[in-house]
Amino acid sequence: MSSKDENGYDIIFKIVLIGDSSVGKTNIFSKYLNDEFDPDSKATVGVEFGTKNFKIENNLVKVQIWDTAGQERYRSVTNAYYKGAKGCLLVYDITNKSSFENLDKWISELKTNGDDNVSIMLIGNKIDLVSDRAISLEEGKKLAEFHKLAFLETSALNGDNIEKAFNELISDMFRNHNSSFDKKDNIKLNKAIKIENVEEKEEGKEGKEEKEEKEEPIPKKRCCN
Ligand SMILES: Nc1nc2c(ncn2[C@@H]2O[C@H](COP(=O)(O)OP(=O)(O)OP(=O)(O)O)[C@@H](O)[C@H]2O)c(=O)[nH]1
Ligand SMILES: [Mg+2]
Repeated sequence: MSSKDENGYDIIFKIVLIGDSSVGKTNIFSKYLNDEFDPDSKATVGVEFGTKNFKIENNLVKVQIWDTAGQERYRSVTNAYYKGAKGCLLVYDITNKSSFENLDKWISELKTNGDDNVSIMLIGNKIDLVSDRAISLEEGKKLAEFHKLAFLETSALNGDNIEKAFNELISDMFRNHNSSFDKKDNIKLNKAIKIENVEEKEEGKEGKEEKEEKEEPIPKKRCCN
């Protein structure tokens, strides 16, 4: 296992959220990090990120989660956004067929710009909107199997499967990091890995993001219009 950095972390993981505009990326991000949901959230402009710390099998792990605009015109930092990411939540909206049809485009963008061996989880979001469903659970599963991706349906509104999605993705990233895992078989999330939350006591939400900006030269909160 790698030695600790100057802040005491054994591992730093970067996760990116991608998918069409309005599929719910920012709300998944804020539900997970701050337990907040905004029914009137505006389209993201540029990039923002937050962090969460974990103890995973005796390693102190910092997870950076990056959220960017689904709208092409606001995404001017594609390469920088994907750089160093070892995990990806690829999100569509189960009520929006075109967000599902555009997944191939997102997968090829990730393959072009991302590292090799990125753990990817496909997310069908907005399952609380039962009567508006346009993409069945089976269609989601089938696409995930075809591309060898892990898959879950979520609701950022009521929190269904949000924590589970991140936990499974982080477990898979941890397995890949340790290389004790067949890297071609991205779908296998079977071996249980214990992930414990670690509080960052001295920092508030804003403090965390300011500190991250100093550590990471490329992204700035809402940096790139
Ligand atoms: N009912 C429901 N609405 C959701 C859910 N997730 C997001 N929304 C709503 O969908 C809209 C778009 O959500 P965002 O999180 O801003 O979407 P986004 O993917 O970040 O969009 P961009 O920033 O433009 O790429 C907002 O009105 C949210 O409140 C969900 O799980 N259920
Ligand atoms: Mg957004």
